Amino acid sequence: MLTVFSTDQLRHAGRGELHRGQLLPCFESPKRAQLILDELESRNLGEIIAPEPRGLEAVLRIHDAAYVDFLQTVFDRWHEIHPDSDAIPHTWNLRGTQSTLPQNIYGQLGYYSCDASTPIMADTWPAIKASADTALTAQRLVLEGQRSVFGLTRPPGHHATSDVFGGYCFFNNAAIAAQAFLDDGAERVAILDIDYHHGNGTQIIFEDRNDVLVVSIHADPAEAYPYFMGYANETGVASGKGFTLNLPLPEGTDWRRYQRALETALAAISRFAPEHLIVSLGVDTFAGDPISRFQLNSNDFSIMGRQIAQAGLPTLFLMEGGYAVDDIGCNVMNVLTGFEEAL
Ligand code: OKP
Ligand code: ZN
Repeated sequence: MLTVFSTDQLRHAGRGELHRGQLLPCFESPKRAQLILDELESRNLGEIIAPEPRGLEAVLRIHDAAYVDFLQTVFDRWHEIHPDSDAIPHTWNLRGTQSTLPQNIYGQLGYYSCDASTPIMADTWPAIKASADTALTAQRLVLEGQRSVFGLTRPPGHHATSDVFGGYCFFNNAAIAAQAFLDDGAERVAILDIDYHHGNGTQIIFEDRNDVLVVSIHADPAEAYPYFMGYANETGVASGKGFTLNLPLPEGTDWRRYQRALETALAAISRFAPEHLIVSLGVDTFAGDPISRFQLNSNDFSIMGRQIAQAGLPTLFLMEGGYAVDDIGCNVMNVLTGFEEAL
């Protein structure tokens, strides 16, 4: 399997994130991507290629122009007033009220974000741009006939909406790739999100559409981030009714239970009959993950990969979460080789 990755994606390296009342070292670190790459190389998954640099057209199919411009310029504005820190939002709008974009940088940081876990620094922009380019190059390779491609997207994307960053995400790489498939002529694309956390950004982007089926298996949001979305009764909006499927699972979920949800997810994807499948691949369902509470082991990820291959679809894997750095390479490699072995 080909992998797409750019070293520019390593340049986003936050000083810290607000976690349970403390400023801790960022869980979402460049080391994650480096360790995945090391494992793919040592176990010979296949060639690792750099993304083709692209303009912003495909990003702008999903994200608002003003939001993209904000991400591109906010750190320079921050740096003039705070030369020694990352930009982190700390104030948000009141529930349900229409908000005007404020002039003030703290107001704008709150306007365009949903949490204080997602710092912005000098090289955030080149990293998120390269991550989106990675998704788009991998998408094109699948379009051109590769059975599967791994876009090692980092920073991740599934919590980002058209104009909100958060949950370590800025550009929704999976949504950008899904829209690119449609713009390249596909009629239906399915996104299977197997990260521990519900992909609220992806759901919001596509919930009123019937050309992208979004299926997500994740920790029950009653107990886990992102808390406010990902419940089973969210099934889509207007003409998107029936094209969102949430399969929340309780803390402590092991492979036996997870596998049944995955079967349900794959059955729904089969019924939808998409031309392409995008997998939002998070391995934070691993038992050793420091911020998550499922119980999958490394071998389970191989079975997971094999099961996903049974869908029989051209498949684009895009990286989302996974924070147990000692095992992240092995767990990702197991999904991808499990998939390939099933072919
Ligand atoms: C991103 B992805 C606060 C704890 C929660 C956000 C978790 C984001 C997960 N520091 N922080 O879905 O793996
Ligand atoms: Zn996650």
